[in-house]
Amino acid sequence: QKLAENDARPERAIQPTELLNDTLRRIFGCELADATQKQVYRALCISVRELLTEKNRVFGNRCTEKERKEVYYMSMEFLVGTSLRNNLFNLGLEAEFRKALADAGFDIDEIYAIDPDAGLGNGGLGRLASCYMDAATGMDYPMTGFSIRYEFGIFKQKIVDGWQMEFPDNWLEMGDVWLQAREDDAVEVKFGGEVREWMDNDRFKVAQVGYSSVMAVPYDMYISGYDSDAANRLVLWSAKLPQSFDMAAFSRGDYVRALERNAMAETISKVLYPADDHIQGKRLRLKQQYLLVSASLQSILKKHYKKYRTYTNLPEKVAIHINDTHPALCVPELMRLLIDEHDFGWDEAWDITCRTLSYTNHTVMSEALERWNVDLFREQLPRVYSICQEINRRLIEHLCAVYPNDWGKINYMAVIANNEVRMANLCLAACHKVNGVSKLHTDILRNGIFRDYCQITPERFLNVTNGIAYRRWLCQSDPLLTDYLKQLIGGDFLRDARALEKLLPYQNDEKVLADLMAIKRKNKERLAALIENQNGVRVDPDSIFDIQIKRLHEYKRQLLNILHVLYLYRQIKANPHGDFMPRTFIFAAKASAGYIRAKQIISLIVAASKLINNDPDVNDKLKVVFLEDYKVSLAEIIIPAADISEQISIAGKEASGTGNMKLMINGAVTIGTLDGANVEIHEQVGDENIFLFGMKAHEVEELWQRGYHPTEFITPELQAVLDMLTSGVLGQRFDDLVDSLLTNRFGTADPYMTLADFQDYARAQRDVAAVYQDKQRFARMSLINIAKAGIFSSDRAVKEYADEIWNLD
Ligand code: DL6
Repeated sequence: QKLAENDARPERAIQPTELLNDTLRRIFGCELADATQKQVYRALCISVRELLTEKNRVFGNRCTEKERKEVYYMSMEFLVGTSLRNNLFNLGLEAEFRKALADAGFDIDEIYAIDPDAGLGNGGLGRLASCYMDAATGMDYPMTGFSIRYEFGIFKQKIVDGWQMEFPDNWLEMGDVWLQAREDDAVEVKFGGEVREWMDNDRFKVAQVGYSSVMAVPYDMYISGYDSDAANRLVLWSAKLPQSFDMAAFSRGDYVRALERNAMAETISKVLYPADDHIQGKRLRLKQQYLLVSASLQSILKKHYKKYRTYTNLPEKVAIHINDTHPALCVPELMRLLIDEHDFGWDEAWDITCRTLSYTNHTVMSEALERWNVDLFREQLPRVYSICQEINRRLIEHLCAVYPNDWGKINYMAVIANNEVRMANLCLAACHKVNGVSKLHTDILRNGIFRDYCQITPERFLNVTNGIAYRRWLCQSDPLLTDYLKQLIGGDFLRDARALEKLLPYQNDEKVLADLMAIKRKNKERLAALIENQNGVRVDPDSIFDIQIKRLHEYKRQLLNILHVLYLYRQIKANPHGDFMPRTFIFAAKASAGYIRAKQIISLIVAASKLINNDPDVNDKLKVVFLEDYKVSLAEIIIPAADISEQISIAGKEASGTGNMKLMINGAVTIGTLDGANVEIHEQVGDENIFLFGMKAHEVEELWQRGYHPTEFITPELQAVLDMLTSGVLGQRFDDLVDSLLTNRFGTADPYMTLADFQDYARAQRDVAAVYQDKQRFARMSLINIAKAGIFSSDRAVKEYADEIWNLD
């Protein structure tokens, strides 16, 4: 691990040994010489946290002095991953602490291994939020993230008898070390009750009465930025009861009842909903969303008033970003606070609200566009509901003028309709900017699902293609490649990812291509060791490492991948001595707990891996691996080892993807459809350096219109693969999966057109094998992918948000 040499400019005047000894003495009453590894871990984290606390204080004061505009990023998810290594790297202290610890007999890599993943998110959306916090901090933007301090993050996944099981992720056991509670800044959040209206000296007054309160306590997690003077905060809210518990009931001996109310309140921040692209309208989730929104807005307004003594300049000094519809309650809650608590009239409050809020859409999947049942919504949030009604009334009035008598359109655009409150429409009605996350996705928003809104105010709609914190995903997770690049093209790319293009002149340099392959081989060896350790399967680092890592969802089509693996298996069985490029297919994915079809696909992958890995006929040619418990820290080991990046969603459904970018910057070549940001990856690398296949988004649409009949796409070879699923040869039968592809029993047969794209996918996979035979050619493709990946940096993306949406200076 030569991570140390990539450090940022080191913090001045830090003496690692003294700092650690000082913290150890204060917290544990010992020094390095007699501390345990866990004590050292905690002391190191606390030392780093304290450095960041001070940095944040100084940075905050500077921003206040200069009256800088601040951005608040509201997100139900932040997939932070581990923090220790990232913070040391960003602070430029990795080398010094590595050495100080080594001198004291500790291996910093073992200490990093103690640091738990803060898994406060499901997948792409949450990880993006964390990448943006890192990038904004590195660029000295004052940005605060707001989310929930889930006691249990995304579940731990284990495969038991071929089936995904979920286990609680008690990340706070060790991860609490990164959090700083601020009990004094707790705020009250009100649920239930009813709305009361009255006149007070000619003024119309309204309030929520008979409610029950929960206290939201903020916990700060400090966020560092690479080589930056800034440190920002991710504020995580935790719910608790206003009083600790019902002492009267306790005194009467009614212990259970005394603690019951506590437990009810604390349930709100207990666990992250493990759904991704499939949101169910559950009461507890609505409460989580309101807790986040209400507590955050109250604290933002309080801070703002303290600074400026007015709220009227809120849009000039504050930008509040709604990350997907989950925090969409920001719209009515900001209205409520301005009107009920700060005496604004409707029109002025609406003007401030609209100019302050902006919204990113992250999915076109209809099941992820949140809608709440009106009765549930009104019961939990009566005052917020009455504000939504008024927003809706005024909206409909306006729409009637714009689209007279077009009731279909007006109904589609309404905030409340068909007994539901629609969160996307709430954002569309209010936010001054709305963005998609890749060019294709934004086109689909503009011309598809948000077309009617876009027609009225096209200037509000824009694209910001996603980006990744490449210093984590390249510099920290692939130190070998990073060091090599530094020697070859200099270290400019550590500041500016576009400098990776300096690699391009080396695309025909045999030595450089050979070096890159040697680095890849080392990373593959590291992953092979992990696979052997975790799965007991030996894989060949000289085989093609073909990798699909992402949430398990039908539209992402892991099923297409595994059907093709079985197709290859049959080819090898039919011709065991044929010329076949050895391949290792690696999967890692969590399925949402209640998503049975997704779990069945995992079972199929696991069953296929058992059959194939234990078949001596194919052993040296084909391996399949399913790695359990996919998370940020596992991704950091898998990604540098990838040759091929599987991005094979049905065109038009993946909003962007960010795994595609992480794999690309580590030199993996994409096999993919023209979906999400794959389109822009293709623009960057050209036809020669990507393996494209499948229908384009408009062709998918046209086929739907014509009528899709999956059976028309089944060749005898594909039929034979499907027969494997129902014959029992895999140790169990997967009739449901085959049914879902062939019959309308589950709604539409093959709704993600797996069979329609199968033949072209198989063709693209043949191209992969053929190209890989020519090692130099493949290495050149890999080099070009690395060189052209700079545009997908989160620095670029955050700058676009700052310039075009948040108007930060
Ligand atoms: O924008 C981040 C990420 C995209 O890269 C993925 O394409 C998209 O699927 C994901 N969307 C969600 C929406 N989820 N919910 N709920 O995670 O966002």
